[in-house]
Amino acid sequence: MSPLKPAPTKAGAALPITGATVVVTCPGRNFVTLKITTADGVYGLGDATLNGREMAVVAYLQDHVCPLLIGKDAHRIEDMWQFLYRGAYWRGGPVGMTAIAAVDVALWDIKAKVAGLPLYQLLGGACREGVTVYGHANGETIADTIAEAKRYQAMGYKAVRLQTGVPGLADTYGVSADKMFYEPAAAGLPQESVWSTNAYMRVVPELFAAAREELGWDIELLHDVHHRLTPIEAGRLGRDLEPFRPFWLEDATPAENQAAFRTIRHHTTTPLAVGEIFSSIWSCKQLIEEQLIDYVRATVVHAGGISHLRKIAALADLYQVRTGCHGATDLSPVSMAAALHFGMSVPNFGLQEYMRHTPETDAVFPHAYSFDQGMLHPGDTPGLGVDLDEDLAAAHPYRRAYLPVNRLEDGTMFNW
Ligand code: GCO
Ligand code: MG
Repeated sequence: MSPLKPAPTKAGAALPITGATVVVTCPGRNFVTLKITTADGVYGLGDATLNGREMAVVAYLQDHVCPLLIGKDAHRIEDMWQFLYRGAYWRGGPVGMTAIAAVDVALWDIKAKVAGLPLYQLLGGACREGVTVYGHANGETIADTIAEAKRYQAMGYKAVRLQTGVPGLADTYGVSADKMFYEPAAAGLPQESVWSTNAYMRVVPELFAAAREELGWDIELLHDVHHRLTPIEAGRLGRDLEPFRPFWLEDATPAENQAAFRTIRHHTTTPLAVGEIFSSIWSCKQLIEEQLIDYVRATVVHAGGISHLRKIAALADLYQVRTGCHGATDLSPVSMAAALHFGMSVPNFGLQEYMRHTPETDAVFPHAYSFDQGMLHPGDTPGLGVDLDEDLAAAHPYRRAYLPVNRLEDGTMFNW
């Protein structure tokens, strides 16, 4: 362990970066971690995992970013962000922004360790007792899905995402054999799925009707469309779900065209969430300013780190849009911890996704955060409160894996 609080030399003195290394590990799925070390021996961690395209970020960091870090002052987080963003000339994009995020989070980790404080204290302190999370209930049938949701209720969850198999389709997004530790990327070439909007549009309202019958009204219910509908179809699904009061409908339509959400908004009062694949504030500026969404799902690791995500949250707060950060298992425990410190400290926190990591992953990334009664708390360890066991990480080497792809019944390539 590095010393948490070195004797300060002089207030405002520089803390030179002496090392920056990238660790790739696959304790069941691939994770990329940046470790930045300083002259005082304090180190920080940043997640750099881009599911299915991991090695592109590894190369971006190793070939283009790490050499720039050595000798720089670890305390100058915003200046470093601007240097990496503006200094690349090529702005934005998932690979570059994930790499910048890793540097940003590692530097925040270092600053908080040096201060001897859990990171949320440096971000303005706690705005709440903990970060309310939602879990993933899924099953092949409606009955299976509701049985899973009951398990989550029994564990104390206050919010659950419901995904069910679509009759007639061989497999459906969000439905997995391994309930607690779902990971869609698989080794080998991408698995191909077949999609029918017609069949899907019928089963989801049935699922929600049955869920309200059996689970009652005290639990928040969510659903992820995973980019599968057109705006007018999404408007219809949102309207069909209104009687069951979903907490949100996620990724109802692809969001490259932000204005497309006007159509959905026009037809339904079901709250809308979007943004797990957004790389920056520019992906959601119009969505927020026109109040076309209710929850922005941009996350620390893919949207430029804590520094940039705080700017997105600040813009969203002006328009009563709340946060709903992505928290699937392809975000490592380093990202989960960063999301929790962020979620503790922003005024407009909404809800945090929480898919549990496997025991193998938790062993590689020992962490201070913990779950209790539907909330996660980041813990009070200085910094992010996450470590990396490098020996254990080395015992789980990288394995190439791809997310599935999706085609319509006539073979047309579609959105997964
Ligand atoms: C979610 C997401 C995930 C993604 C996965 C892709 O809402 O959690 O949609 O299930 O599919 O993160 O890497
Ligand atoms: Mg999603």
